[in-house]
Parts: sequence; structure tokens; C-alpha cells
Amino acid sequence: TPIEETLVLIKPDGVERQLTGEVLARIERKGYELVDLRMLTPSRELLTRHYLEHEGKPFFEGLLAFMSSGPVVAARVRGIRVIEGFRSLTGPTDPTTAPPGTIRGDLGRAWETPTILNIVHGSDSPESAARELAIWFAA
Ligand code: DAT
Ligand code: MG
Repeated sequence: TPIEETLVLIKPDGVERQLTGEVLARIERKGYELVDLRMLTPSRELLTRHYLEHEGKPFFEGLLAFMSSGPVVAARVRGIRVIEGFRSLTGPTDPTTAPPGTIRGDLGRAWETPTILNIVHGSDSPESAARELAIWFAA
């Protein structure tokens, strides 16, 4: 059975709203293991590498401005099928339509800004997880 690692980010809205403990508790209750944690306000340079696939999209500038607006908690999380499993805990991108029971469905809310503020990020594939963990947890 493959044990995977994924990158979880608690975004500036999650930290600001004091939801760090709530998100980490959900990860731990699911049985996933926290193996590394850090808190930082990410630079635009780091975020440009992290959000490579979204460069050029209409929401890219707003996304970078939001993500660099304050501290973020980055977690290296380990578990069986954790990449898919954490995405399932998170729910879909839009907090308005994310189902109850998910982090975004339970805790996310609609905002007036065009930038979607949805509390957390989770890697979407093994390739993304390896790439993103190297960016956020570079030695
Ligand atoms: P996810 O975070 O669910 O993997 P994504 O990778 O497609 O979603 O997009 C990354 C982030 O960018 C997302 O969490 C919020 C923002 N975003 C995505 N699509 C957007 C849109 N159409 N308008 C505004 N922000 C958007
Ligand atoms: Mg994504």
C-alpha cells in the first residue's frame, strides 16, 4: 500500500480567521501524520513557482496578491492515499458550493473580492506533491 506525502497550505484567510488548529485537527483525526510544519509569508517568487499552472489566467495576479498578503502555514502530511484523501477532505474550489462536511464547505464563505478565498490548498497529484513539497520545504 503506497504511503504518500502531500503539501497542505493553510492560506492567509485561514490563518487570519484562526482556523489553523481546526484544519490541522481534521487532518490528524483522519489519521494522517503531520511530519513537518512551517509558517511564513510567501514571496511572489515562491508563489509564481507554486502556481505555475495558473500563470496567465485572469485570476493569477489576484491570487498572488492574496497569497502573499500574510502568513501561511505549510504542512508536509503523510498517509495512505493522502493526496486524494486530503482533496476529498477539502472539497471543491468554490466554498459556496463545496459540500457540508468538507473544510471549504463547513468553513469557507463567499467574498466580495474576485479572488476566491478558500482556506486551504492541497496538492492534486503525486507529481504536484513532489514539486510543491520541494518548493515549500527546500532544505
Ligand atoms: P484548487 O485550489 O481547488 O486546486 P485551482 O488549482 O484550480 O483550485 O486554483 C488555485 C486557486 O486559485 C483556488 O484555490 C482559488 C483560485 N482560483 C481558481 N479558479 C479561480 C477563478 N475562476 N476565479 C478566482 N480565483 C480562482
Ligand atoms: Mg489546485
